[in-house]
Amino acid sequence: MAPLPPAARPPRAELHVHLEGTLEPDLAFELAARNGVVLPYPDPESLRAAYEFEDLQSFLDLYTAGMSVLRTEADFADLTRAYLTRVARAGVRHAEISFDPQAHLVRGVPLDVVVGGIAGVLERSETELGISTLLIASFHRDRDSADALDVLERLLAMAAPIVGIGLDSAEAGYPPGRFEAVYARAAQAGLRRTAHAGEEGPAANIRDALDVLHAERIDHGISVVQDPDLVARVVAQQVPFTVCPVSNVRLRAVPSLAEHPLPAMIEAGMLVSINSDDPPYFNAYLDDVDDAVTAAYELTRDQRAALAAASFRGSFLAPDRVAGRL
Ligand code: ES4
Ligand code: ZN
Repeated sequence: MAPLPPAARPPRAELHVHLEGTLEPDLAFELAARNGVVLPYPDPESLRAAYEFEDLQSFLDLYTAGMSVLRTEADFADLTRAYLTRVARAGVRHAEISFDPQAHLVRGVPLDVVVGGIAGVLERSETELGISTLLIASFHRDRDSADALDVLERLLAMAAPIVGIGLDSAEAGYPPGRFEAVYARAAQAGLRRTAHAGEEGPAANIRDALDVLHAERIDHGISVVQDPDLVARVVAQQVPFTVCPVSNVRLRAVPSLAEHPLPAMIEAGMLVSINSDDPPYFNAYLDDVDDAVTAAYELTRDQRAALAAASFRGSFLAPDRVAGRL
């Protein structure tokens, strides 16, 4: 099936994208030059050529190394603007963008630099690009929960404009239960709660994210299909799952789109949205992902429209704002 032209793309939301994972090799080199950072590649093409991954960890190593060029408010602002400008063409009208505060704090980049740079662009995105935005602070699963709690308190103290929190990074060996206190504090502070779970890990991690963290939304969650009782429950509760099929193939969580559980999740009646995760790393922004999924599963126009509607329904927008977008 031919890719849809931009005008024919239904308006939709992107709910699962890591801001640091939107760093294009060209911008990485521009920022490196600006900040006097030396990248271990001679040029953007060589860096892009390195984007071949064996698993989640091999990606995280490169993703973390790439962040070394992000130092000033202007860097974070340029990164945010570049992503939003690109996805405006993909039909994205609402974006919920995650960032990794701990990844910058450990490099000595202060929280106000990170948050200030991102928020300055987000607050103008609706008027300037026609994209409403919400910001999610994501904590690292493979770090101490005490560190996450400390960073959360600092975000709250500075009244950072975040809608909620997430949990990301390595999954194997890091079950979500350890973050119970962080999620309880976020709930108490009125923040929304999502969590990566069941990306490389078992369905039990999804269950724990729901039962222990009381997560309202699950990022990835593809291992849910291993547990029919859990599928029935998330269908009944219409828990939103933000699935990133191209990411899963590129990180070899599944062998191919043809073998991806996405069609089974949709068929079961789950509230599923399709997302990009880290677009340049996986060579696919949201329009590319939509086109790949449409071709792989021969989706009809009606099925595409239903998925676009589900992307708004799974968002952290207030219900009255969702109704106006469907
Ligand atoms: C991520 Cl694909 C993926 N999984 C877990 N954590 C992440 N952070 C950025 N991309
Ligand atoms: Zn992710």
